[in-house]
Amino acid sequence: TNLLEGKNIVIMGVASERSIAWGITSSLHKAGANLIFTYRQDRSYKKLTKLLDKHDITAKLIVSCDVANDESITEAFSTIKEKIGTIHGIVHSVAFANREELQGEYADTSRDGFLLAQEISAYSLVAVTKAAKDLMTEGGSIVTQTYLGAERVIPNYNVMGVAKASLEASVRYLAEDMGKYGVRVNAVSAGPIRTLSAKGVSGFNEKLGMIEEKAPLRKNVDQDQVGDATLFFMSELSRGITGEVLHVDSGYHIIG
Ligand code: 0WD
Repeated sequence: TNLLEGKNIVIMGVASERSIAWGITSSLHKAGANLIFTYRQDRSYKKLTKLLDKHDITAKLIVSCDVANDESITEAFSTIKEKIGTIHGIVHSVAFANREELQGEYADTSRDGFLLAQEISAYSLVAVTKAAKDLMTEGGSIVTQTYLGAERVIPNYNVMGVAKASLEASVRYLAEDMGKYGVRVNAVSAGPIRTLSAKGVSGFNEKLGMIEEKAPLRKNVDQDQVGDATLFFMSELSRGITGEVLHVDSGYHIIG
């Protein structure tokens, strides 16, 4: 099916083949979308171009964008505006916290570490929405990636859990702002998936084991499942939905 034929969609956060954003790339590509990518590190740029080559996907545009920097965001989106024009969607799949704060007690979080996690993992969605607003002239969809640690205490997730809570609240406030322009804003809350970022969270293997044992579907989710849920949010199939957090976690979040 060509659910996204003719749609220009910006994907932020492909760092490797394991990235959730790469699973999303596959799903959106199969649906016929025109894809624009942003990357932060040169290493990620190299990985991305190799991956696109290998999978025979042609990017419409690849631009650098460090979400920690307002100028970088402004520059990225003005380049997109100039070279592409109207966009119909944004996939926000970036987050960051200091590794040493993804273990031990949340009470030990430093001021800088707290602010950094909030800046990269939550405020970045606000900044990107602000920059993309005047490119989304035909309405569209913004989708971010969150995790259960926003709602519940998950061991070691700590400062990132609080950043994800802020991200989810931002999804609701942004949904209200953007609704009048025909833009929907939603989040996918994925179960644990082994990626570069996941390596930074201690006790990650235990989390995977817990899903296999306790989740209704008794197996872990993968990047493709998150990709297809994101495709749903990107497409007209979800046209009545905004401000929502959709769990793609084998049902784990309903179990007490
Ligand atoms: O279990 C998991 N892996 C889950 C991840 C479960 C549920 C949610 N998530 C979320 C993450 O919190 C994140 O929001 O999904 C999103 C993507 O995570 P991922 O796929 O696990 O992460 P990874 O493949 O490591 O990519 C993270 C990327 C970075 O790559 P770089 O180029 O920095 O190596 O996050 C991005 C970046 O693309 N990133 C930034 N991008 C722009 N500016 C920045 C920044 N300052 N910092 C990190």
